[in-house]
Amino acid sequence: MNTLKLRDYTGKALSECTILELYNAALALTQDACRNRGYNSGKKKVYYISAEFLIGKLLSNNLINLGIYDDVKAELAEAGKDITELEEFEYEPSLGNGGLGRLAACFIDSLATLGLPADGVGLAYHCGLFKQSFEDRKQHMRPDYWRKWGMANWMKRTDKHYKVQCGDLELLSTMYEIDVTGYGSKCGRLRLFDLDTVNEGLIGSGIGFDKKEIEKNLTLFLYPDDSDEDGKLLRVYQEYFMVSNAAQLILDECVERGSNLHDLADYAAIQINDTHPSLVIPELVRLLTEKGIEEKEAYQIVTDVCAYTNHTILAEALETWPKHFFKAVVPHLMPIIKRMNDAVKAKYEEPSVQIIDEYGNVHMAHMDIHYSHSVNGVARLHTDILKETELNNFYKLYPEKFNNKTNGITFRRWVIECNPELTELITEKIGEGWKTDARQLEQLIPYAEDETFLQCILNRKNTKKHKFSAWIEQYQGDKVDPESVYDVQIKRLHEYKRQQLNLLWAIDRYLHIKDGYRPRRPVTVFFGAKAAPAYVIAKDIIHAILAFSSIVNNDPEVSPYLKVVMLRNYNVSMAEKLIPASDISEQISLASKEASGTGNMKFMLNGAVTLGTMDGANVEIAELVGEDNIFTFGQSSEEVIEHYKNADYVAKNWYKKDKRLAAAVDFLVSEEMLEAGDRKLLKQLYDELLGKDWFMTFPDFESYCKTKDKALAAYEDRMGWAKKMAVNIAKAGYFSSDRTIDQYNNDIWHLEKDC
Ligand code: F58
Repeated sequence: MNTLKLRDYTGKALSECTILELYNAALALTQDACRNRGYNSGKKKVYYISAEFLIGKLLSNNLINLGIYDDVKAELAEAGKDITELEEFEYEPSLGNGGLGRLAACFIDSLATLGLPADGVGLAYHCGLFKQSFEDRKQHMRPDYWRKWGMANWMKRTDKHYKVQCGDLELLSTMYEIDVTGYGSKCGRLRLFDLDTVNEGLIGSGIGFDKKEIEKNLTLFLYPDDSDEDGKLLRVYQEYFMVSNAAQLILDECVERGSNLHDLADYAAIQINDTHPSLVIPELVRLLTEKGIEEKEAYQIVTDVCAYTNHTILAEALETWPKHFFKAVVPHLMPIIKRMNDAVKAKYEEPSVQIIDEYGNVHMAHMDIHYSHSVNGVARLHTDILKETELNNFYKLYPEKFNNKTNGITFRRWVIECNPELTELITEKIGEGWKTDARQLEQLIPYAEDETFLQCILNRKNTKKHKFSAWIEQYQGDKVDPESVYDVQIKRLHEYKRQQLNLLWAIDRYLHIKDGYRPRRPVTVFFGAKAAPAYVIAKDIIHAILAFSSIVNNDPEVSPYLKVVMLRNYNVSMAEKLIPASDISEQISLASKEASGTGNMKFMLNGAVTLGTMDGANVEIAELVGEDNIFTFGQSSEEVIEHYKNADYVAKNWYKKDKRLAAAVDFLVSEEMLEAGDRKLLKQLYDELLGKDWFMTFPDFESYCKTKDKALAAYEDRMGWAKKMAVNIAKAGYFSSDRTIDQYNNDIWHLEKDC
């Protein structure tokens, strides 16, 4: 029973409160409700260390998880206030770049929900991922200072402080906590570390700042632009600061729970989320030996405690740091890393598995693999590629360490919260059980033959499309026809994700329409993406999309049939609005390159149909829904891997033999485009595609166009399409992060549930 009332937190009638007062009252109420529930506890606890937790807005999610959303909504309504006003007022903490950070956020939700004692451990950045705007059709970046309008109140300052020594620099941390509510369960915590000396005054209007003054800027920005030497160094400071705090916290807590440190693995499981927290390994060795444990034994303890998750096979994304960086930031760890490397060398001569290579670079993933007991990929195909190709030399040494944990998403945020219309429809048919046991969604399968149900699905999708259309017009002035097909690609901008392929399709369609082709139904192509500040080609792709969209959207001959919308400042909150309104989910990465993808899962859960390559988790989606309910195209991962191995791909050859492709590519530097955009940037992109096209868009162009046409034609059979939607929703249960976390627990952590 919820006895907490908003009114008790305001000191005056709700009708007289400002929005900020109401927001703060709701926030305080949430925190009390959480305290009343209590926190999951037990002998052994998992510490999920991550440089990113892309948590998104917190209020509604917390109210839903605590089961008091309707009460608060009703109380507000009685006072003439609308809860959506509070939801819109809330400022999103964007403490992550993309999938990796969002996964960590889904995981802490599931950990709490499943009753597992767990902390997320990371950094309390003052600014999240930059705020994106478009000026002159180019990406502009401003700092995203998120701790405003009551948002900072989510973070409770604690009296925990740790000393962190970086060379001559002694830093003193402060730990903050954010409650993580589970759905109908006890709570968990996100523990974020900060430095009191950080100076927000250093934040100007741009995202540049003096990276040398570590005490003043250590936690100012999430992953600052590291294209220069100082930026890279700052990143190492951040990583070490994060893990030194984590290691000290873990040891303190485990001793408090009764550990004698020799038995640390009975008290703690540490999940290393990509290589950013990898220094926790030598840091723990250092702390354990300081407390009297022999270094050899410390290696074993750490190996038993730590587990590593890999999120990419892209070589450039696998962190390696030159030795001199570590000598500057963590000189006291260098001898330990060196001895750990010597221990590896003594056993294995193979150069590719050493922690420190012949040039003195430290390979973080290598350290993780040697000194963790588990190494996992994030989708079946990805794990297979790690085993067979990228990390094959390690797999041969430690086959028992390798395992797969296909990613998942929390259904609380990604359907219950963001799509109450669909949630209601599902619940009407199959009851409430699916909300905690997602596999029950399969009970919807018989309804895929039920025309009344299918019509309901279409109607609810339509409602969402209308809502999004109204919202986007108000947000950025784009007029979108809700009757058009919503074809959506929202994710970080990266060449391997191939937004450029989608753009080439749109150009191709534009050229056809100019030639007199009149499609039966309009298509709106939505892009939402931020490009890393130093990633030139990614920014060029954004520029090309913006220039092209201005041509298409302003051409009265074309715009009734085709629109291109580049969403400004794409973030979690926007995804929550757009995914429920989407028809086609674009998952078109070059096969073998997308480790998993998690957007693909959110779309299917909301009844969008995937148009994708056989990459990442798309492979598992295809297997679950069957070939009638997904549109796949393109080279297979085996073919792609073979091409890379043989270095035999020549973009120009494809350009020469495919006229349709050539016309689309040439259009990038056509008169129209050069008038709408910047010659240098467009030419740069054109040259990159023709001269290199490293992620092989050209060979997949034809099959992409054909398959997309097939999908658009299938869309016209409304009942047939609704059936595909129903099957996708019904089969989405496997992709609940509750399932993923259960598997991590059963195979890696072995915690007891507190429920
Ligand atoms: C993503 N990685 C993978 N990295 O690309 C995606 O396939 C997978 O689904 C997801 O992890 C979760 O496993 C990812 O998002 C980053 O954002 C990097 C963080 C550090 C800076 C460079 C990007």
